[in-house]
Amino acid sequence: MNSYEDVFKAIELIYSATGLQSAVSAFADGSSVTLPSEIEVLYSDNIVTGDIDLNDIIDISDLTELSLALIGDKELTAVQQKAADIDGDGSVTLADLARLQQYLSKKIDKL
Ligand SMILES: [Ca+2]
Ligand SMILES: [Ca+2]
Repeated sequence: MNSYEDVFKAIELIYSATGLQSAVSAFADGSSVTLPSEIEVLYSDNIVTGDIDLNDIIDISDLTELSLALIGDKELTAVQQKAADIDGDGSVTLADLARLQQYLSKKIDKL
């Protein structure tokens, strides 16, 4: 982790780039910074659509994760929600699950 000042500089940059008003908290020793989930998504360059458990492979376990999230047994992080929105309509629904299922059963060849 960079110095306290560096962290704040980075946060300022992110703020000016995004205009987000969400709260950002940084601990005085600079060891821990909590960024709003929107920023987490913006700055995650490795989101793979359909890879909901974020292990770089799209398989049946992602389908399980998505199912659990849809029935409310599991909370998805902002990054996971982005990965789970397979049809890209901005929300995670049964349509995304259906699409992932079709992909895994090879009825469609890409997500
Ligand atoms: Ca996965
Ligand atoms: Ca969707």
